[in-house]
Amino acid sequence: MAVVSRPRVALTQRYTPATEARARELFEVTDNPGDTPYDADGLRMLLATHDGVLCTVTDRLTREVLAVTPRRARVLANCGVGVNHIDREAAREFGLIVTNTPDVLTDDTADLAIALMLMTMRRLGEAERLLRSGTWTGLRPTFHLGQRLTGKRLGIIGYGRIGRAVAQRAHHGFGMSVQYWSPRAGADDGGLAERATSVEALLGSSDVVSLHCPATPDTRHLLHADRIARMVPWGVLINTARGDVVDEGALAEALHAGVIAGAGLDVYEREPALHPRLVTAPNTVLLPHLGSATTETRDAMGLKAVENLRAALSGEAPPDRVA
Ligand code: 8YV
Repeated sequence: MAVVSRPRVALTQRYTPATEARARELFEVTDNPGDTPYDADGLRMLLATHDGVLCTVTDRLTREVLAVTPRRARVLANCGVGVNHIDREAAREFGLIVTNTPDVLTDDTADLAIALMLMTMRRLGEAERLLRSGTWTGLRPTFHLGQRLTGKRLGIIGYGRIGRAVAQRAHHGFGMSVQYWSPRAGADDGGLAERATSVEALLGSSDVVSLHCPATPDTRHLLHADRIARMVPWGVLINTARGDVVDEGALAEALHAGVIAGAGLDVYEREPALHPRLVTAPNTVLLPHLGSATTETRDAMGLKAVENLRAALSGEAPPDRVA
């Protein structure tokens, strides 16, 4: 009996046990037991020797990397919804299928945006650090006052799946009024949010601004120094989208100068490096890119990516093709 060889698939990092187990059921798997991201040469080697690659945001799949010859890979299945780390134009040119994992991470990312809003408005990061430092001397009526979140005005930039999920939580959970800005009118949200006339108009009339747009050449440094200065002085900025959407240096200076009241960030321009002025900025809550980091969601993302690989490698249309 002829032995049918299974597709060879490389996993660029450790994925959840459920993800890796499902991948092993379907493919000959090369895993990455050290869990250290591959550099450009490592990624080229994977593309040269595997039919598919299960990758993620830390894998810089540039034109130069994708151009490797000879190239065996036919599909890049990204574990994550954002694909700004993959040169999709080059992938199309080289006949490489690219897929992502939409929907399954919407709730967790929206939850984290709300957590950052609460942490920043109520200054909870600072409060916890203070308590652990052993310097708390007990409640005082004027001690560590923050701002109320309930009832405030939220401005959402980028009104796709995650933006709408944040709007729902903010409105139904915290009685917030919501406006959004997006280049296109958002899909019908049942009248939840009104569309601002411009980014500037939104910035000048929101107590909290939350970013939910993809990183593209058009959104790079969308929030630059002049736009940050349009925010109200008590305003806070939340970013669970991508670091490049904000000019991080300008944001750090605005925080130090008191141009705005705080920032809650989950993503950075040069991850995992942090801008040194952000680390010392007042009322800044910094999280290490945790938007989708729950067991439930990382399992769902991994299984979705594996399903995309399976479909693409068996000649079917993968459900989540983005290039
Ligand atoms: C992480 C994200 O990339 O989906 C995205 O675009 O930024 C996050 O979900 C992903 O979790 C890394 O595996």
